[in-house]
Amino acid sequence: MTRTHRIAVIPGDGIGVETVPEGIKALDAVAANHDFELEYTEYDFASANYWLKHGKMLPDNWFDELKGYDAIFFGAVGAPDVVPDHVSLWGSLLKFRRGFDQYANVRPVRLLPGIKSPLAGRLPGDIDFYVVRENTEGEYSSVGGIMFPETDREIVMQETVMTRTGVDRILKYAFELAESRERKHLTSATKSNGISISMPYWDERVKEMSAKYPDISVDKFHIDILTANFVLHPDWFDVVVASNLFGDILSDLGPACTGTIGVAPSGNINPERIYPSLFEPVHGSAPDIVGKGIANPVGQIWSASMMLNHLGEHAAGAAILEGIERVLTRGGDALTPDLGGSGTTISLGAEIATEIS
Ligand code: GGG
Repeated sequence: MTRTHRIAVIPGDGIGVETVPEGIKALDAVAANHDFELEYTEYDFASANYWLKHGKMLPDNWFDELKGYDAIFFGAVGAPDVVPDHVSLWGSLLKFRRGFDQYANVRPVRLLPGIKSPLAGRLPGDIDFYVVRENTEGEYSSVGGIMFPETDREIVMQETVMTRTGVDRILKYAFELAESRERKHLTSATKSNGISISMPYWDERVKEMSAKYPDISVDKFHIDILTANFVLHPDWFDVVVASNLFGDILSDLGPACTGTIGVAPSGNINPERIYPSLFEPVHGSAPDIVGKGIANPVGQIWSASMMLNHLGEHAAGAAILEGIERVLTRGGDALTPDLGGSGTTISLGAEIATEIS
């Protein structure tokens, strides 16, 4: 019997509206060759347009509406001319991550064939690691406040929140990912010399967790030198585990070292599978290129591949990634301008879909 996966599709804002259809094209192309069907339901919320109509980013029943899907396929959020960025992000994506306990934000960083890294002399095998970002607490806590606003006594405070449950579960996820990989190496991003309470706690939890995984080699770097080492020695890394803010920064920097952030995918994973996981490109809504038709669809399409892997459709997930790699290796004008070509979002998406059909 054919398997059916029910997918909630949320294009969101900006180039998300342009890249999501290319992800769907790839999904449809690959599903046709494998024994499953995808049933999509598209939503217009989590967007500036929805905000303009309703004065909020999501309907009140968003949780009940989305909780029954097998996965959520998301584009991007952010339209700073319409809604302040912190309002749009906290009103949509961060609600999904927290509400659906998608505590593991998994972001592969891989130099794909056919793409030139801005780091001199780097070849595809040299950059191949994962950033595992804590996705529900940490520096993105929203705990804090303003006292004496708009006076010269104004005081602004925002707390970092680390719970033992929250830290241990992301570390466990990262150690298990490292265990599944050949190199079995884990790097912890810290800043325990400067951030003197929460980060030493993070370090302690890493140390305690590492005792349970004796076959994993572990090191740690303060975030400042870690960013430098991403650029200088990307080959050092296998699985990098980081708090919410540090992971957010590292997972933009990593893909930038692989040529363009436009190719980077991510999964916001609820490992217990109680709730749907959400798959989205790492890039945001990119207001500077909206409507030009030049957004790179690869991050969205690779996110579709991650989604299929999560749904157990491993052969189809691999077929999408192999299709991406073949098209990038051929290179030429089909590629979008960030990759040196003169192609469009639609033409590159179509080329990949044809490749995997
Ligand atoms: N597709 C990812 C996206 O829309 N990102 C917008 C953004 O600002 N994200 C911040 C975050 O991932 O925490």
